[in-house]
Amino acid sequence: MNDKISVIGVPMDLGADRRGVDMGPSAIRYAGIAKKLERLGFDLKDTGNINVPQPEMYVEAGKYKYLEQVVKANEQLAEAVSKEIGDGRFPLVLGGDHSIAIGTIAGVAKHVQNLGVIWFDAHGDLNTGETSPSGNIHGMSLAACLGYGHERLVSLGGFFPKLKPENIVIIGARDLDPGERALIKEIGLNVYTMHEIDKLGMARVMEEAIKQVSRETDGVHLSLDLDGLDPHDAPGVGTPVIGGISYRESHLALEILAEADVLVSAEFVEVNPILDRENATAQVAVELIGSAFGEKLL
Ligand code: HAR
Ligand code: MN
Ligand code: MN
Ligand code: MN
Repeated sequence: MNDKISVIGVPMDLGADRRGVDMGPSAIRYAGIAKKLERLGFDLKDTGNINVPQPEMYVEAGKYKYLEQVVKANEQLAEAVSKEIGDGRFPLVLGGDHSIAIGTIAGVAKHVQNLGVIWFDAHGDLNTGETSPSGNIHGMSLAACLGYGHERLVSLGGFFPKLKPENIVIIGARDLDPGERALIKEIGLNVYTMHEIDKLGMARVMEEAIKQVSRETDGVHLSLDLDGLDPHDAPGVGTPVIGGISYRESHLALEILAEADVLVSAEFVEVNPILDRENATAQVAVELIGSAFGEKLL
């Protein structure tokens, strides 16, 4: 694994309904991400935050809320991610709501022809403006990377699609909208819902998932939405869904992923300090980042 990591903060909350995820990058830094990664021996650089405007500055409307502002911030993010990879560094993006995956993946896919993605989430983020129940772009980011949705989102960074369905695995899904289910079936997306995790166990799920995303790819991106975890373990998220992945299962998943040594980039999103309990969710994010970067219990 690349031993040079660049942290990029994205204080984005324009893609979600509830304010507060814009403070996620600060909360994760405060919880000790730098110390964690330096102790593991990484050469760490914090590039600061992308500029994201305040939602109060605008009137939102339509099927794609804050579209213009979300696009602009994601364009900056794509450039920042691309620059760090160009400099030979591993981009570690801190959200922010999950709409930032559009920018992160645009930046990574510029360098990695066939990109695999592990999408950890209670949700599918596979809506378009037509199917979305909310108009929130954080529920549309994976669809946009696959080429579905608003043209500005789909072609962000100047090319599309960024991903092929067979190179993606969703893990932890338990709240999918009707349009998302239809798209999953239509394009044959690999989804391990909580049902498969309960039945097969996380170790087997991860082994299968890693095989799938690295089969015909040149690198794998981890997009981890903290709401994939059970709200007992990660209460500070905007859209909690009960019955999620446990603290231990999530660590096991990332430990197995670290052993596979396939990651080229990662993002940790949807930490909402306003809804959190004494920064517990940001703390979990830092611990999970440790596991993803090879930290072991012994
Ligand atoms: N599916 C719902 C929507 O599109 C909820 C999206 C939930 N938010 C997230 N994404 N945190 O993973 O509005
Ligand atoms: Mn903000
Ligand atoms: Mn998400
Ligand atoms: Mn989610």
